[in-house]
Amino acid sequence: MEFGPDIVREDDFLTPEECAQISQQVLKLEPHWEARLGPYHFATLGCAAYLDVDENHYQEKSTSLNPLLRQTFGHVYERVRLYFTQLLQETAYYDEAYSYPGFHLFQFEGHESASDHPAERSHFDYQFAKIFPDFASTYLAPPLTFTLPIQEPSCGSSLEMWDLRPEGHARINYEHKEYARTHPSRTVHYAVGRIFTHDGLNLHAMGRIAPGTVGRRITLQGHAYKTQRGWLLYW
Ligand SMILES: O=C(O)CCC(=O)C(=O)O
Repeated sequence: MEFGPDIVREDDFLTPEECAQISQQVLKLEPHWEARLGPYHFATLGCAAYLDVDENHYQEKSTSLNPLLRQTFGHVYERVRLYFTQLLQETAYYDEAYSYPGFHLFQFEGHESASDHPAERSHFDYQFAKIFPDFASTYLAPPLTFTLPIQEPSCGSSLEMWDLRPEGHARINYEHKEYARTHPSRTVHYAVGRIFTHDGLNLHAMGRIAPGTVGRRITLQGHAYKTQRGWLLYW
């Protein structure tokens, strides 16, 4: 399976019942959530390279959270592993030195305003470069990002994607938010229980939150990075 500009692969993955059960498990683990900077009561369950690596906490947090995540969501991780093994036609695996995929958590309370602009949170998934600092010499394939919606708020959930790649990013002096504000985007509509994978190298963002939205948005998030051994799954 090739990934590249603008390609989002999507497949059915979990049933609504399985998603409801995972939501319950995530809610039970609230004492382990970590509040993060950002609107909508943003929190994570798990250690995320893009949030934790600069603080030098990645290793320590992964080591402390992986056993809990594995114990609770081991069946989901195994399904994810088998899915990517089949999709990529090579073994996918976890490594305890890296964080297991984790959860993005948002809570909307009905006072979301028309001022929600995905452009303001647009980004590229460059974090693989921090997790694998020798990537330039060991690079085998583009990295991958996946999102598996587990629970949606009242407005549904989506991914916003712009036609801008890293080459263009340099050309616009890394002013990607201005680019996102002034250029059209496309919306990839999510569905609970479906898995969405792309290379993270198109400018993208969590999709728009409509005014008046209520409820939780819970997604399982992770990445795949190709190594000599296969595809390493991590977050
Ligand atoms: O939550 C989403 O829909 C997208 C998440 C995202 O942009 C990311 O993890 O890089």
